Amino acid sequence: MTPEQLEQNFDAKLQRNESIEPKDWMPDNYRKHVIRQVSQHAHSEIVGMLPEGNWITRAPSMRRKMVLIAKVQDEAGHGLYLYSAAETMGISRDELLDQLHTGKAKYSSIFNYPTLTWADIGAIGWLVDGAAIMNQVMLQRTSYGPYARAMVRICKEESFHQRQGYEIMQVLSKGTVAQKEMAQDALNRWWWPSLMMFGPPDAESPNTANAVKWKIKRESNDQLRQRFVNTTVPQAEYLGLTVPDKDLKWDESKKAYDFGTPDWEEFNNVIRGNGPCNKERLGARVGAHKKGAWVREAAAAYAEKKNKKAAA
Ligand code: BYC
Repeated sequence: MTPEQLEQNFDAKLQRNESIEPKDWMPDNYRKHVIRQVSQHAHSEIVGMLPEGNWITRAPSMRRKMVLIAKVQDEAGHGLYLYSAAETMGISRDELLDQLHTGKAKYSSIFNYPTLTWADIGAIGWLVDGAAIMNQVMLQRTSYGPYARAMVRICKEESFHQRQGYEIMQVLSKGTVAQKEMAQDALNRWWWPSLMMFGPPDAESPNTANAVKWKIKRESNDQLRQRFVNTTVPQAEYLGLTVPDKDLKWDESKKAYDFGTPDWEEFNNVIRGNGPCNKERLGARVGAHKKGAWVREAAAAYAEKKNKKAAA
C-alpha cells in the first residue's frame, strides 16, 4: 500500500469509530501524541499516590486507614495498566520512567499541592477523583484500543474513590464546628487547582485540535471543566459548604453555571516545575526508584534463571 492509502485507511477507521490497535499503521504524530498523553496519565497516577500516602499513618480510624491504603494501591494499579498501554506503542518502561525522573515528561499539576489536614483526603477523593472521572469517562472511547480498555477498569475504581472522598466530606461537614471549618478550608484550597486539572482554556490548548481530530479526546478542556462545575456545585451545597468563587452564578438560559477564571499564571508556574511541592514529589519518585533497584535486579535474575532452566 502507498503511504497515502495507509493514511486513508487510518482515517476511515477513525470515521467508523473503530479502535486503532498496536499493530495497525498509524501516523508518527498520532503515535507521539498517544505516548505523550498516556505516559503523562500513568505518571500522574503514580505521583498521585504521594499526597494521599502522606496520610496513611495518620488516618483517623482503622477503617479509614484500610480504605485509604486500598485507594492508594488502586492508583498504583492504574499507573501500571497505563505504562503497559504506552509500551504497546513501542516505547520502553525504562524510557518512560527516565522521562519522568528527568522532568522531561509532565504529570498532573494537581499533585504539586500539599495535603495539610485529613479533610484534604476527602477533598482529593471528591474533587480530584471527581475531575479525573469527568475526563476519563470519555477516554473509555478514545481511539487507541489499549488506552480505551485500560480506562474501563480505571473509571470503575475512580467512582469508588470519588464516593469515599465525598463521604469523608459529609462526615466532616456534619461534625463539630472545627471539623466543618476543616472541610471548608480543604474545599477553598483544592477547588481552583481541580479546575486547572482539565488543562488550559481551549483557545490556548496546543494539543486539542489534533486530539479531537484523531478522536483521542472526545471533548475539549473547557467542555469538561464546565460539566465538572455543573455537577460539583450542587454537591457542595448539599454539604453546606461554599465554593470559593465570587463569580459563580447559575445561568438559567444556558442551564449551566457561570464561573470565575482560574489563575492560569499559577497553573503555568506549577507545570514548569515551580509549584509548592514539585521538587518534593519528583525527589520522592527518584528516591523510590533508586531504592527499588535491588528488587528489579532480583526479579531479572530470577527470570533469567527460570528461562535457562526451561531451555535446558
Ligand atoms: N497538569 O494542549 P493541552 C488521577 C499540559 S490522575 C499538567 O490542553 P492535552 C488520580 C499538557 O500536557 C488523572 N500538565 O494538552 C491519581 C500540554 O503540555 P505538553 C490524570 C498539563 O494533552 C491519583 C500543555 O499543558 N488524568 O486520576 O490536550 C489520585 C497544554 O495542554 C495539565 C489524565 O492524565 C495539567 N493539569 O490536554 C487521585 C487524563 N493540563 O504535553 C486521582 C489524560 C495540561 O504539550 N490526559 N497540561 O508539553 C488528558 O486528558 C489531557 O492530557 C489533559 C491535557 C486534559 C490533561
